[in-house]
Amino acid sequence: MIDYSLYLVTGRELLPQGQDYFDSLEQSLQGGVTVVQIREKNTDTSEFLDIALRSKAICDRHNVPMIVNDRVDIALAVQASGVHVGQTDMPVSIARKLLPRGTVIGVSCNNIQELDKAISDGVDYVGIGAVWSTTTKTLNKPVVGVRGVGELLRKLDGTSVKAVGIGGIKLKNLLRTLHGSVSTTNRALDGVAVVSEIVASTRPREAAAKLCEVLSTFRSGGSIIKAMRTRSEYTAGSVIDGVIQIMNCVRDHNPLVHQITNNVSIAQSANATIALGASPIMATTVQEMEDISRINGALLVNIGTLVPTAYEGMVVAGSCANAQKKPVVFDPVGVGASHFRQSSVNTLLDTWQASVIKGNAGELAALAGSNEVQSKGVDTIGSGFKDPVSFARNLARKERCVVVMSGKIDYISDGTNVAVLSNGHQLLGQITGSGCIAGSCIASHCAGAMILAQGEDKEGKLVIGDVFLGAIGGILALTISAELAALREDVKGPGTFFPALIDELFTLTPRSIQERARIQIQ
Ligand code: 3NM
Ligand code: MG
Repeated sequence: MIDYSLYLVTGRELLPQGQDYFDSLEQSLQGGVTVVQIREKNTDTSEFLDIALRSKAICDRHNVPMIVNDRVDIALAVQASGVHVGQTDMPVSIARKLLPRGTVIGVSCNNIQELDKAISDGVDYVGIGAVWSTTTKTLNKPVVGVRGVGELLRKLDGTSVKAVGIGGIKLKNLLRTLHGSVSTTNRALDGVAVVSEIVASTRPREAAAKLCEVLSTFRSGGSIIKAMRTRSEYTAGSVIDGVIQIMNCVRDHNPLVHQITNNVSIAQSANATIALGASPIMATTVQEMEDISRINGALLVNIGTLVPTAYEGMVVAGSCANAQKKPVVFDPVGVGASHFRQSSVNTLLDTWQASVIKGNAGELAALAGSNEVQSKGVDTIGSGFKDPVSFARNLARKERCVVVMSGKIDYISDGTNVAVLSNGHQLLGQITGSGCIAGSCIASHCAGAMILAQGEDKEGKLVIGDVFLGAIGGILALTISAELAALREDVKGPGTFFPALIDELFTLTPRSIQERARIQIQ
């Protein structure tokens, strides 16, 4: 049985100046590589054979299996453990006939058709890629993306076919790659294949060892629950206690909340953020994203008015926030309204890991590719899903984050628990930007949750802080403040409601939350 965990594909042309190929291979194995593929693209047969033989001897000493790329004859000659074939190489059925029994055959797959074919051909493993873009190989097919890999993995249910991801996998995106590349049925990758991250390193032993460390962290606690640091058990009471703690923490610490939002609701969002005790920074320029990610408490990305400069900022800001393990709240406003929004949302979610995705039923249906709920512009048509609890839970599992489905009733799920909240007031629907304000409230509370979790172990976490509680707290703060605002005698309609809402957010007390929260955990 091959351990596919850390699959090294060789690439002599990427070796740093002065680095010997065999020495690099030896070091990579010392660092913990679990399987090696010898890949030679422009090498004469006799030289290839020589390299394969000498590589095999090194792998043998480490008891690590060696696979040969493409060349069944070379694999036979050196008694390799396996052969890896591309889509245009030797067909699997013929390779199978030529090779001794027990020789492993792997195939590169980029899409569902190729995967189906590989499974029916009886391959032992598939290399799914490219997961990220890469310059190591010229790609002539689209990048799959971590979410795409997750979807493909579902096809492997009920088979014994193993899977590795390949293409652009680096130490810095490994945890995200592993965490994101999981099917809704919880099928994860068996390993990752890398070329440049190890081969191009001047210290291949350390490079491999670091990758191994992340792999084992993921395996020891890589569930969606642990990676997002939400507990598996919540009660309505414990949630309210947690929310109040977060709310107080926001007021005590005044965290910076970076918001790239739309130009319709930018002022409302900033005002709501201040009222909650946080501090908004509405920066959109690419050049300042990295600096801001170091000092901010959370990032909100809202695509309401998706102009090119803001979009570029979103791509970079989310990646920087991920690198700093800061919460990322994503509001895919009106994602169903145009193909442009749909493809932009896909790119963003393939680039970074959201911690919370918030939308109304129509938006989340569009995001999930469901046609159960239609939308018009940014609004939902009709009442929503037949089974909103399951929908929210499944989408959270698919997107590997907390999902907030807003509406008359709000459903919030971390992929296991679903909090059903029924606070709010109809006047919220009669001002512009209440959904965007909800995003700001969630981001502010996620920033508070992150501060509360400071000092805790960051190992293996995609984000610091309980973003499930952050999401619930943000929604409760807004909806309860809305109820209180609507009760005021001076509020006569939407015009007077908005300033009253800001006042109520500003003066919201733990007691109001305790008394008014209508929450159920399912
Ligand atoms: N196959 P790096 S991508 C050999 O998509 C290979 O099938 C790919 O190199 C595929 O880890 C790739 O340096 C190169 O990005 C991967
Ligand atoms: Mg090939």
